[in-house]
Amino acid sequence: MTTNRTFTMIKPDAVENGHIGAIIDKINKAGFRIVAMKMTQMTQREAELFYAIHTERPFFNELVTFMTRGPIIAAILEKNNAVEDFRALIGATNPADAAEGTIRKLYATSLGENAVHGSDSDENATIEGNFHFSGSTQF
Ligand code: 3AN
Repeated sequence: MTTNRTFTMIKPDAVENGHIGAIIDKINKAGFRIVAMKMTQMTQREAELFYAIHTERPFFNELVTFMTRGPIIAAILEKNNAVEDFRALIGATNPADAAEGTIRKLYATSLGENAVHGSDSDENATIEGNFHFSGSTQF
């Protein structure tokens, strides 16, 4: 099933470093429509649930500490082929490997603090969007 939607977070490093506006501009110019957007700060429990798939990874605690240390921007984005096109726009997980012009190449700090999240499948886009936008804000 293709939903044509993906979910993103502008992570605490990019918010701290003043990159919210530049990243949203890149998202708009790449043709994504913003369906929902909010600034929020994840609790430890929320971050542990969101990244539950990484529970056994050595960087899990570091990831949870990072993702809860400051505000994030959470958003649902719409475009044809949204998941794949957004992953291309943000670039490789490690900014050192990310292609020129990608959001991570331009704005990420390190492998652990890599500026943005992008869903890796249509299924996860739906799960992650519902995680941050539920109930009366169901889009
Ligand atoms: P992506 O965000 O590109 O889908 P994942 O899902 O493998 O990458 O990892 C989720 C997040 O975990 C990354 N965005 C990054 O912040 C962090 N992460 C991944 N690998 C490492 C690592 N080796 N060391 C520290 N943090 C990592």
